[in-house]
Amino acid sequence: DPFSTDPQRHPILRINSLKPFNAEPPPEILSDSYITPSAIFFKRNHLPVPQVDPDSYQLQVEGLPKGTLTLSLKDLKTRFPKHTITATLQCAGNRRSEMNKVKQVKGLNWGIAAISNATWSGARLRDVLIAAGYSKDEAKWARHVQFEGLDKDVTGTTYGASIPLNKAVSEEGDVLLAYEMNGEELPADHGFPVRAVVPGTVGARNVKWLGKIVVSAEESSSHWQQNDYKGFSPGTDWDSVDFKSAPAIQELPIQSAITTPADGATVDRSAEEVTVKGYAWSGGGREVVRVDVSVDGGKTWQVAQLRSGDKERAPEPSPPPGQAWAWKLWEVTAALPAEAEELEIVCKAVDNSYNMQPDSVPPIWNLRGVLSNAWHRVKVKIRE
Ligand code: MTE
Ligand code: MO
Repeated sequence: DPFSTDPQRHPILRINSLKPFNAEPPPEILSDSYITPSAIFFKRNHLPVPQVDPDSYQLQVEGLPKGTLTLSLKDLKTRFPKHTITATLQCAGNRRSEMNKVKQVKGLNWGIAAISNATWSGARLRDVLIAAGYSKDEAKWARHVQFEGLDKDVTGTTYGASIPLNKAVSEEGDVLLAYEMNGEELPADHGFPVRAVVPGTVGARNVKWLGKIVVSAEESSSHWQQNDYKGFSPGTDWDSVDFKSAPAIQELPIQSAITTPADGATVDRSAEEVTVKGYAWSGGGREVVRVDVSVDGGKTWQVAQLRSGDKERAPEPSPPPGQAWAWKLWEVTAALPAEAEELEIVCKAVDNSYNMQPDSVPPIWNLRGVLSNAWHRVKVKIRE
């Protein structure tokens, strides 16, 4: 069993698939902490977790005129400044189950918690590429940076993905070769000893157990770059789909969801009000500027209070424009409408480009169930 050496996991996680291991935390716990504890951070593995010996670990950097640069873990930690960011990772398939309810899609049936927020520390990819000989003039042909994981399937094929070169080398891109998560070495499930953290970019490009980096004219040829993680029209089916016709997902669209109350929960009429909590995030470093919440299915709206930090910690300073990598948690208290027997609670977020979420799933439905970001709706019963 290639999965027999997988690490232990926290029993509270809701398992989507055991081998490979895919799991998300209960939503109400997710919004308890601004920084998601690593043990309950969602886990998305396509393959068995590889056993990597940190002492013999080597990272290859290829494709530049100077030839291959090989770095040990110690080199990464000592030859480059350590940079720390707070960044949210979201799987392209987060909230896929809502698409499944409209019409069946192919993929893990994620709820609303295939998203988490952590602090990440490591060397900047930009610094490592410059050390390997990258310069704008010497790499005019280069367009992409490919990442190869050390996790393999039975045929020896490794996980791989790529990102645009501009994102990789920009000073504001903050792409890390991370060796720490939440102030500790990376846990096995999250890419020990080194992973790419590409803030603002879909989870799939944040390659774990990183073995190789290739600067190239082409995108990664991996299945996950070419034939997966792409968006299509609701009218495209498995007979007509042409994966070459759509770009690989990189930045993700605006997203928000209600973590509490849960769908199907009950509130007492005597409480007179209900407190609604959730998260909101946008891709590409765009900052969430507002979350609107309705308890009557979208007829009337209230503005939620946003926060970037835990109550017991100082809030994180507001990021420079274009570098809002982390989510915001939000909360609002609404009066229970008189006479209603049931509430339909709805949330929708707005980012600083005034991107907003679509109001329903059917117009954004796609056969892989990715990019599921419609207004989130939960129904709650009122007990008299
Ligand atoms: N990297 C490797 N090497 N193997 C993988 O299976 N899964 C990707 C990405 N990086 C994956 C990977 C996907 S699809 C996502 S959403 C994120 O890792 C999940 O990161 P996490 O498990 O740390 O939450
Ligand atoms: Mo993912």
